[in-house]
Amino acid sequence: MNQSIVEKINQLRTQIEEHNYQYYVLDNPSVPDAEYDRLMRELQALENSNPDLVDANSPTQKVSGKMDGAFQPVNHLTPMLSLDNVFSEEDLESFIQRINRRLHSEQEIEFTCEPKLDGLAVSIVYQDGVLVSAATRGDGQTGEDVTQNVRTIKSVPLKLRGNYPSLLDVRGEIFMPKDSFDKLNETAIAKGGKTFVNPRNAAAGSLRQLDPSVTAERSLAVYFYAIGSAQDDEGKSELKQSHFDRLQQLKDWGLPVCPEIEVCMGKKGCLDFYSRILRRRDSLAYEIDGVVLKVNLIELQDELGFVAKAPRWAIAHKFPAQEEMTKLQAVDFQVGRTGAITPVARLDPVFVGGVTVSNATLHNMDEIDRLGVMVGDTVIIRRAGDVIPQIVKVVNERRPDNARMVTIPSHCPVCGSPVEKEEDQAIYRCTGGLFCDAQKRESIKHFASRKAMDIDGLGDKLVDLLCEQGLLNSVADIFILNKETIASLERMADKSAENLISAINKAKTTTFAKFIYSLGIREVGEVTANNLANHFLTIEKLLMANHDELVQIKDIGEVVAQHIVAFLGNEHNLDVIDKLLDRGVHWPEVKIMSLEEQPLIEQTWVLTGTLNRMKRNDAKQILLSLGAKVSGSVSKKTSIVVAGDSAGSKLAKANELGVSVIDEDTFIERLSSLGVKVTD
Ligand code: 9MJ
Repeated sequence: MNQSIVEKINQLRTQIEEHNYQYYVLDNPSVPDAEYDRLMRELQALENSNPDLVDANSPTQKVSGKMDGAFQPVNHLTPMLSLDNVFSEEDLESFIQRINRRLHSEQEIEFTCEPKLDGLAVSIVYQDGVLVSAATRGDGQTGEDVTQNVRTIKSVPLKLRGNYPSLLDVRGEIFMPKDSFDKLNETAIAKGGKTFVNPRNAAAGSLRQLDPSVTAERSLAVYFYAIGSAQDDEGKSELKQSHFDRLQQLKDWGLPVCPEIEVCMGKKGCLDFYSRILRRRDSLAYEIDGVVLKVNLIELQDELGFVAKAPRWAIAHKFPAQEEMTKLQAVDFQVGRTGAITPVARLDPVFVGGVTVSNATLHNMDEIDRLGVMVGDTVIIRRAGDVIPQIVKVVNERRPDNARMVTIPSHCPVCGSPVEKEEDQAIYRCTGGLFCDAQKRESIKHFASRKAMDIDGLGDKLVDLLCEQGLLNSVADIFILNKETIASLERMADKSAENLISAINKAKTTTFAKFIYSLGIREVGEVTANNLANHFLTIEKLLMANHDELVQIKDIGEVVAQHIVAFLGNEHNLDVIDKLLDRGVHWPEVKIMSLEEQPLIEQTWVLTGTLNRMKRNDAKQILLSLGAKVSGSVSKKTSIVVAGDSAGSKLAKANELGVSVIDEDTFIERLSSLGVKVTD
């Protein structure tokens, strides 16, 4: 045997195990992924060419062997505990009082507070530091042998490090991080496969795969939170006397522990922890459904003991559920700005994710097919974080005999125009255009919105009200509203009416790009609107645009060009544009020049700080029209930096690089010398 190859293999294994420890336990990656991958490849290659040196616990051997049939039962060395739950502050208080009574003590108790991971409990046994078995909880006495699958989980070490006990049964939670869950479902949808309802089910499904290589691809993770039993023949690793210190011991042995765990004092400490973690629930990388509070001192835990299968010294303080069952009463169809018809589920109101929910989106007809949902069905709805409530599953066993299929209406529910299906897409559209009240309303809301004309105070509800009263028939009507009419509306005080009128007047001054975006042409978002504005420079030129010219413009393809031509070919739209201009909508005039005439061609300008005499975007449009490029960062290639008030790092960088800097007044003088007048 070549001794140097043995040494090299051992060295690589040790290095990789150390990197795993740094990454999964200390959460502090020590090398870039590429370097880690290189080490793994090198080890794999050496093992491939020296098969007799392969070791079952080498980092290359995470996926090994196949299950032959069912998962075998395993008796746990000591029972796996379950936890009692509390849902309120009062119940938490009773729990703590019970502990005080049992301990005959009034003293405040110290708790280890842990996020309650929403996954699957496992028990993993290490003998002489080597992973020998992994089992699910089962009924607490007997679980299922999932060793081959658990071995594939990257954060589960095959070997322990440091002074571990000779026999260790360690308990933890296997879970699927939220981003892995989203990716898994996205892939399933793309392939037309079945999706998982939540990360917990996805983790369970992944752990119960007969082929461990499938589990290996599912990105499961683990955090450990308890020692089931530990035997230490050599007396090297006496267990610590508090739960929190024992968790630190687990980390020392190479086992990952949730980094959010804290020691807190008494009821107040526990409640503060609960609130802190609840606030951060959505931003954590994994799903949790509450916090687990454990009496910290082991001596007190022993004194308290157990009732049935649950310890008296621990409790789960649960968060409001994010999933509930309810009944689908009806499916309504909503019409959006561009006519797209979206099915909306009307539900029996249900308290979920901390709010009462009575509507959920169904996205489109394909989603209805995928779920196989019918009116009258009992459904599982889910509301996680700020996400719109979703129907994730139909409870098929509860389908009533009179359940009804969901069908798309043949005519628009708002205006009665025919509904058409878009080729190759799941989207149905109302063909009524701005004749359709729904499309009209939505287009007015879009026009007034922040990124469009930015009319402060003209929100969705007010637009609905004004439309209902017949005061707005097109976006152009916004500019003939007067204070008296607005003030006569319900819940509109004189002052609010006055503010709205002044916001409308202010919004009359805009930029060409924003004006184009505001029109709500299909598929013309902010970027395309900007490209159009820079290309055409004037509304007159834009109105004359034809398909061939449009497709020459950056990022404008066949479909977008068709939408633009169709929009500008519509008499009603042209009439609205005319009225908008007649009623005072305008933007700074830009002098038109041919390419040869553009005086700033080849120059790159940077605008920074606050400009007082003009809007930053107007300045940008003017520079673009003069042929300059406008960049967001300063480099050696920058020609000129315009520094407004409170300019910061970009100004400093310009000075450092010796790039010329001018202030706003000088900038406006320069523009004027180039024939562009800026009026304050
Ligand atoms: C979870 N699910 O995160 C326990 N758990 O302790 C934590 N579960 C537990 N602890 C004893 N953090 C039994 C279960």
